[in-house]
Amino acid sequence: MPTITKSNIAYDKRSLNDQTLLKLYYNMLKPRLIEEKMLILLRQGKISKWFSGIGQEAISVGVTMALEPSEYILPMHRNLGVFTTRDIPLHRLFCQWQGKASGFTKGRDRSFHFGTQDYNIVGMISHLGPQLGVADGIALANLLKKNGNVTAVFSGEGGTSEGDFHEALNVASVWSLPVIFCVENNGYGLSTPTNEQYNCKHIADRGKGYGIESFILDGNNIIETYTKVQKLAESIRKRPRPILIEFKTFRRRGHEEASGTKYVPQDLMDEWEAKDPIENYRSFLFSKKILTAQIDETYINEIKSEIETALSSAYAEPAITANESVELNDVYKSFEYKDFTPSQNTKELRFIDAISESLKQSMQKHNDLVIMGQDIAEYGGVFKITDGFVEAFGKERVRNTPICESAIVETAMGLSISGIKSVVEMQFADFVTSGFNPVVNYLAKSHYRWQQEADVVVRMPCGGGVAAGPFHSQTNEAWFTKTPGLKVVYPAFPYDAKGLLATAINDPNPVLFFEHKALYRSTRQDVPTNYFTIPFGQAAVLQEGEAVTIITYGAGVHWALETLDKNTNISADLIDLRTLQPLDKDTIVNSVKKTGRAIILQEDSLFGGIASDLSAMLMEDCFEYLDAPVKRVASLETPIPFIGQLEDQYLAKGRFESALKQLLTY
Ligand SMILES: Cc1ncc(C[n+]2csc(CCOP(=O)(O)OP(=O)(O)O)c2C)c(N)n1
Ligand SMILES: [Mg+2]
Repeated sequence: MPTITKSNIAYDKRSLNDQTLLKLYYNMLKPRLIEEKMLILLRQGKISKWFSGIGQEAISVGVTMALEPSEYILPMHRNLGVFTTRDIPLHRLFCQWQGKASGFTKGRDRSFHFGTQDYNIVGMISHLGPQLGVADGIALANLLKKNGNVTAVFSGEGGTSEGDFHEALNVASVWSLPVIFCVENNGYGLSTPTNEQYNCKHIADRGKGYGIESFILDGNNIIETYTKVQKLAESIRKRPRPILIEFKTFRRRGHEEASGTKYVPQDLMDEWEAKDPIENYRSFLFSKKILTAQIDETYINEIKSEIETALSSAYAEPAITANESVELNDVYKSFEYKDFTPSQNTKELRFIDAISESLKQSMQKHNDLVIMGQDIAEYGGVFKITDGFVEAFGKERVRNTPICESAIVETAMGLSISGIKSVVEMQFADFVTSGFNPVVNYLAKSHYRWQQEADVVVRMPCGGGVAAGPFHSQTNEAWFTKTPGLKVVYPAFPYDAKGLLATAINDPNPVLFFEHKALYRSTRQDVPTNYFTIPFGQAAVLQEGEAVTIITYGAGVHWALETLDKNTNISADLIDLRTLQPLDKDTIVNSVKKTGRAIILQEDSLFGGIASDLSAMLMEDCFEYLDAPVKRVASLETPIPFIGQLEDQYLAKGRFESALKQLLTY
């Protein structure tokens, strides 16, 4: 019998039939019973951490039941009901929480931090907010595919304070993306009460500021949640647009079990316990004679037995054994490089034209490839690389974005989840900082975590020598080469830029593609006119010699060439790395073994750059072959100054020649 004998929640069953009403009940009961079991296991020390959604089940279940199974849902840490309502076998869920092989992340990530294409669920990363922008990407894919699908994404009220929330809602609104933003306002974000989190009356009020319809629902009323979301979803399927829903609810347990609830006033706890979404609904169903004690017992027994069976099978599954090569192999999605050979026909192109041409040919080759960036459509981008693209490919595929680097990188991730490739143009590489989190945490780690590729290229106009000051001149490749999961490409010539960009777009992994601005209009080369590719991980040996190995990339290649042109007596191997990740270690090591001397030239400031790692690598692998210490030449340890004489002093270029000569006389 229900513990709450008279419902404290006003239910209106409308036209819902008994079967649906019971299904809503069953689907709420299941996560509740799983949680109750988990709390016991936690006390027994059998699981390590638990984020409870007790008291919030009506939201997860109502939203999930309102959507079609083919429609993506992006849940958070309190949405167990999303996973169970999508009928994920409990064995798999328990294995996930225990870090077993039958889970979803092979022991690589915990709790609800996983996605699964089998159930159209995309789980969170710890940073909360990025979920929202990823939902934009999935919704954009649905819009482009015209399949009428809706996407639902969750956030707590705490998560709405993150910039990602603002960016995601703004993009969704500007692009009319069919996404339902579900904010579960449960009173607290860890220990922080709502009045310290935001200063408007309702989170839903924010909808107006973004030009989005918004609604406030009683998140503990399953019928209201289900019927309203269902109605909204139907409407969005017909007329794509974003909608913001604030569900009023309460977090009845600690942020996670170990952190307690001391800071929560008891009267609030009591008030919300009386509004328990399951107990009240049970009482309502009893009062309408839809649920009987017998059916209730059958449900409870059925679920409990499913839990016990799945728990024992999960416990019986052997623990994962650590295997280094398995781990390393899963960081990147395997990619079978397909060689498209360059034609005999060539045309002299500037670096910038080569990139533009490559991008255009890739847009033709991949007819759903989307490019996104600020001012890239009619305006053609600040460097005019996408000039004429809107006319050729249309506004759907050539997308001007608001100024929101995070949301756009997240959108690109969402497109990839939906099988669509994209290229994101950073207006300047410096601005990637505003989208740094999704690059290094979402794109980079996705394949390793749950085998979901991030098929995204981020174009990075970078570099100094253009009198542009500290925020339009950086070459920030080292921020990314140190992050497993990303590929980093840095061409120095138009030919390479064209072929490597084509490969970057074909490669299903996230690629940071650096384009040196000073080379854009200063470097010319005969470039094959056709679509062709160049494999990653193959350095180019531009000159061969005996006395020294010069290793560099990007603008450094041209500085080294100038120096060698001036000093024809120096017999050097000149290696242009072309790609930094993957790195062509063999070419470097073999050359240094031959010459016995190595100098590494990098445009970035010295400490923590590529040169340092290459130097360490050479010390380890070539020590016996070296006739002199490996020399690093880099820019000054200052931000990049604006005015010419300061910038010249800053850049490594001015120090290279003397350092090279010194090394040769060591
Ligand atoms: C970027 C970031 N900052 C801080 C945290 C730590 N953290 C995890 S959950 C959480 C509270 C989230 O509150 P809310 O969004 O209201 O969700 P709730 O836990 O209440 O469901 C905090 C502070 C984090 N995971 N990521
Ligand atoms: Mg909260």
